[in-house]
Amino acid sequence: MNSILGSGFEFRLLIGRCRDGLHFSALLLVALLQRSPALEGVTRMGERIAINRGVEVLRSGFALASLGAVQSLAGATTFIAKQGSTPIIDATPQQTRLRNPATGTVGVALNPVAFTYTGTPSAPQYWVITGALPQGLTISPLPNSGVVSSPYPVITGTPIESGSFTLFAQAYGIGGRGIPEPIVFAVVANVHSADSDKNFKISLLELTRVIELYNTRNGTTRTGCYAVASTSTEDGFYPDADRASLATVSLSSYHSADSNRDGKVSLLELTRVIELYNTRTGSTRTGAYKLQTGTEDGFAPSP
Ligand SMILES: [Ca+2]
Ligand SMILES: [Ca+2]
Repeated sequence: MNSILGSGFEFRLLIGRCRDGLHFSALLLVALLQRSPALEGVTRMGERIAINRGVEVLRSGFALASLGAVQSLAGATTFIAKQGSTPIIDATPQQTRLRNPATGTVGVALNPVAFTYTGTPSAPQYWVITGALPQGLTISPLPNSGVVSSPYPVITGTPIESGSFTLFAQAYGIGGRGIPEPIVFAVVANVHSADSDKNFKISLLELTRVIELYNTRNGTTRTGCYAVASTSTEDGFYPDADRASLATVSLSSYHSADSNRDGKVSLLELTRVIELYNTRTGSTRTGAYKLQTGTEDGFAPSP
């Protein structure tokens, strides 16, 4: 604690120089805010000092300054989290109006999650972050020893593991500190684009859909061109008969079969899906596959 806060000696000096409890309280608050993260430890120290010195004003100052006290008095302090433009958390100490998990998919860029407080006397100065984030996600600005120096942190990245993860974000500011607010990240495993029913098996029907994309023609020329569907389709794509084979394209997402991400399903790419379709357990074709890093498409047969 000393390395962060400075020595107790300095605080004693500070106390010694301050006869007026109110001034002392303000001075110490300034000192705390400059010194940062372990404000809880500081509060304890402040209380100890206050008790030792009989400066009761200081202790009550801390109690009133804490976000908890402000919350209970005003009821306006609200923890807000959004994923993209969609609110996922909207909670006051009195009422949780909304608390949904942030959602993501392995291998797919996360729709960014931003969080902050509203209704506080001033914006949070920094956040102490604990708990867990899925691998592949990061907080911006990057935490320094678990401390994020921004009122409005944002979480971005591409998760590379599935599961449920809970991060706790505790705000500190001029008004005091909040409670550690949980933000849950629910990351689902990625499935192959061909696997429409998401059962980690490529069925014959699902394979024929990839063959359909492979067979896309522009005039009489087979191109294998596909595009992202704006209406609901079984796999989120559709055969793009308008695009010529040589035309380059940038899609907002690519079919898993399209391992070179050129917006076209080639014969080689089709045969890879057929390989997954042909996965066998003993003599029985199952079409089972699994996630596998380092392969052409991020998947592998799972016999
Ligand atoms: Ca399937
Ligand atoms: Ca391709």
